[in-house]
Amino acid sequence: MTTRIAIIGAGPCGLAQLRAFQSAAAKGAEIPELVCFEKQSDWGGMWNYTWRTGLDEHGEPVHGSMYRYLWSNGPKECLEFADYTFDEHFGRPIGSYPPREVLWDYIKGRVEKAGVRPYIQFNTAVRGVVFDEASGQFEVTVHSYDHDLTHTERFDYVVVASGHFSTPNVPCFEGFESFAGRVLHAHDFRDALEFKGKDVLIVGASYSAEDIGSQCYKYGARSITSCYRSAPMGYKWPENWEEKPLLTHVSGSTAFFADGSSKHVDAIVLCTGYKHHFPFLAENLRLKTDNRLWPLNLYKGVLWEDNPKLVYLGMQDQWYSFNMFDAQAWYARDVILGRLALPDQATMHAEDLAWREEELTLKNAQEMFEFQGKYIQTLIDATDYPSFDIAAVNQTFLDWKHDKYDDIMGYRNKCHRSLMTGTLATPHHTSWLEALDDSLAAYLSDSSQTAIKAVG
Ligand code: FAD
Ligand code: NA7
Repeated sequence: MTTRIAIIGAGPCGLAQLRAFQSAAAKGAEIPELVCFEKQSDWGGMWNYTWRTGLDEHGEPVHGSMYRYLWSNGPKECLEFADYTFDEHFGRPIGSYPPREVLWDYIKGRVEKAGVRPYIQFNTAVRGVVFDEASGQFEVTVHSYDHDLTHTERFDYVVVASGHFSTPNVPCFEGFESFAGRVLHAHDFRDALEFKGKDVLIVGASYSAEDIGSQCYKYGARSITSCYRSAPMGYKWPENWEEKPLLTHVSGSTAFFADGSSKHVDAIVLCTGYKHHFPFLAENLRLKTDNRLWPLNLYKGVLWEDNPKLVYLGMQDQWYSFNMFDAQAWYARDVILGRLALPDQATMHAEDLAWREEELTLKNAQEMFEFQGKYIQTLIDATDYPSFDIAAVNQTFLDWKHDKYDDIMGYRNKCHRSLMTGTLATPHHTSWLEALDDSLAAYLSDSSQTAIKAVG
């Protein structure tokens, strides 16, 4: 009987898993039967932009949280695939912080080259996954919207690659029900121009707060007020951006804060993070965690300890992203292919707890990305994923952090060097604050003039 593997999701993680198996096959290995279920009509996960919010065309919750005008919030050199470089894809150096469509193009380039699209069933949502002890197999129930049919198949392994920045964490503040303006979560934010000329309140103090606030600033909001629960972001904000302690309540169109101050606001964007949400998984298979660097109960951050035939990819909070997903996918592949042996459950759990212990000691950003880099190194050492200079990636993260503290609206104009090819990024033809057109055509054109022609 052929071993069968179900992969849930064709975002960067699911695609990493497909590419990992394809690369083994290309080197002559016999690989299992792969079936990837993707509820959207195209691949790329979060990077496949949708204008939709709420429910999608099928009535499924919209997966996408990305917005128009989103540019990479970290240097592309830190997420570069070790087996498919930016140089290979674009054929020339580009900037260090490309817009979403450019990164989507890069993600697609690798899997198009690998020829893995036929493994994916699009418009197909996974509805249920249970493990049958008797057969030692998973029963996976899916609904195909192309055929309007629900059916169940058996698989030997399941890879959960459904992402965890899609189901919003939505707190309620007193007065919201009668607030005079719009209240939305970052998940539903799409076009910053909607807030042009408006006084915008951002709740939260992490990546979404920083970037959605910056988008609103860039596209002409009258003022930005951001408020934090634990600690301020602490950047040197522009004059019309004020950082305050947490919102306590709103009344009419006035927001009140924990320091007793108040302010008129037209709209409130809750940048309050996301939930790990797996409604399709049976209780005994379901990862329960908040957004952190070391979720528990996953051996090597990947294998469900109670049943290592279940694989989770990309469930950690992310400094590293694409190349970490690859390292995880290559590791999972080699366990599935029987190239790597697993210790007993007690040993797996002890190692898991040791990582958590270390995670709890981390005091600052640098220690956090170094921790994640060390984790990735352990995975890479175990497989044939091309090794890369993790210490140098950590240094790039550190430079990026410094650049942000120097100039939060200008850090995206900086150029970093590829740790895969040594190529130095080239400055984009237009500074980030001035570059209002984020299309692939505008970005890859030689100048802002050509850019205007290209989109005009
Ligand atoms: P996703 O990209 O979320 O893909 C998961 C896939 O699973 C989706 O295609 C979804 O449709 C599918 N799926 C989900 N449930 C089901 C189901 N039941 N049945 C079938 N299919 C299903 N990372 C960076 O490195 N740089 C950035 O600049 C950056 N910016 C970001 C900005 C925003 C607003 C957000 C939300 C995230 C950002 N990220 C960024 C992180 C981003 O999530 C990762 O880069 C990456 O997309 C994670 O890949 P993934 O495959 O785990 O999940
Ligand atoms: P994060 O990084 O998980 O951050 C969530 C933020 O929301 C963080 O500042 C939290 O404050 C804050 N939060 C959460 N709950 C509340 C409540 N109830 N009240 C006030 N503030 C709250 O999510 P992001 O969306 O910023 O980033 C996720 C990904 O999307 C990331 O990869 C980006 O690249 C894009 P805390 O610090 O915990 O007090």
